[in-house]
Amino acid sequence: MAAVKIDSVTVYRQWQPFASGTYTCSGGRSAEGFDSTIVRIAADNGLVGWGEMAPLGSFYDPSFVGGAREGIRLLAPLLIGLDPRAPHVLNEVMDLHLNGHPYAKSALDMACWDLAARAADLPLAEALGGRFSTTVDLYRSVSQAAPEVMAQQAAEYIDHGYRRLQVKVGLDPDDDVERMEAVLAVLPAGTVVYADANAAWQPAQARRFLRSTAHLDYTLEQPCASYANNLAIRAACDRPLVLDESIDGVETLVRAHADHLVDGITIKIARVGGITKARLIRDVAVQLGLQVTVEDTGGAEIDTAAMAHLSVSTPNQSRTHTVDFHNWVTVSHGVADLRCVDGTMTAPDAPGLGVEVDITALGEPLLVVS
Ligand code: 0XW
Ligand code: MG
Repeated sequence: MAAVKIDSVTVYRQWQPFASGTYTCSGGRSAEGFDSTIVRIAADNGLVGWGEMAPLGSFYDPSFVGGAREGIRLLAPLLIGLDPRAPHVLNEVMDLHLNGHPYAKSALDMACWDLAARAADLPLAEALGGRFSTTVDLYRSVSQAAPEVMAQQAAEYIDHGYRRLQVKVGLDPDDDVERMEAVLAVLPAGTVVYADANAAWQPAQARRFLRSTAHLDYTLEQPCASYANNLAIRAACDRPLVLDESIDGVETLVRAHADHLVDGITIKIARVGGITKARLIRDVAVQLGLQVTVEDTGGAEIDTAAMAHLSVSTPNQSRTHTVDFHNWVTVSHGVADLRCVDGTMTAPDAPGLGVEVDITALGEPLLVVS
């Protein structure tokens, strides 16, 4: 097989303001948009691959823009000369030279998968093992606010075609019950609802919320921060429970399954370090019989395409939903067939991620390594 070598890594920044204004989750944590880092990897066969990583501020999980960009600055020179079609080899190198900081590796890994799939002339979903459907269901997060404001926001999302909503809770549990009741009151029958506390409750607060919402139909997402506290409330939770922030690798997944803690998991591509590791965790979760959401912390077309390909290559009965981040933000950086119709999104059919990146949207590079 003819050798292919990475000959340059170029890093860009794009500020992506939110179309719906300030995004607020528990504890008054908020963001106005995604500060996205985009990488372009070019190889000596003339092919190019793109990757993207955008944290939700610096408060959502242990990732932040400065860490991502410094990590890429450290790692990019180590990738020059390696074969972009060998993601496992590349990940070994990245893990050897940078201990931890998976979010800093995510865009580099994603760009290599884009390039490798293009080299094979396959859309990423096919390169990942095959597509179970052409579209994936979408959900929309209802940002934290007064109950009536959240109900209005939820009604607007339903008008836009979303059929699955994630209600942000995690403040005072009694107020959160009012939030849930207000939102659920305006939803058409059949709307799927998640209550996401974003790791903010203590166990007693989670139990109080569960007691007072026994009459409501929803899935509970990441009630408490620590593994132990989530485990402590499991017996009080007679509805599906999914973990998001806690799921940082295969080890936690296997442990949570063995402890009967989770009915499903949410995999954030950046949190786990990119597509290579997201796919591994996804495949193990499917084998364990869990519900799987593959999504990310933020981004636009490049990141959304990665979420779409990972989602449609997840078996239908195991897959929940993902997010259309390119519709969350007011800017774009490329053209991709990520059509959203009736609360579903298409995964591109073109080779690689299937995104035709518009380099003029990205401005001057932050860094070029060659
Ligand atoms: C709703 N999200 C996918 C967007 C932000 O990155 C946080 C995340 C969540 O599950 O809270
Ligand atoms: Mg979540």
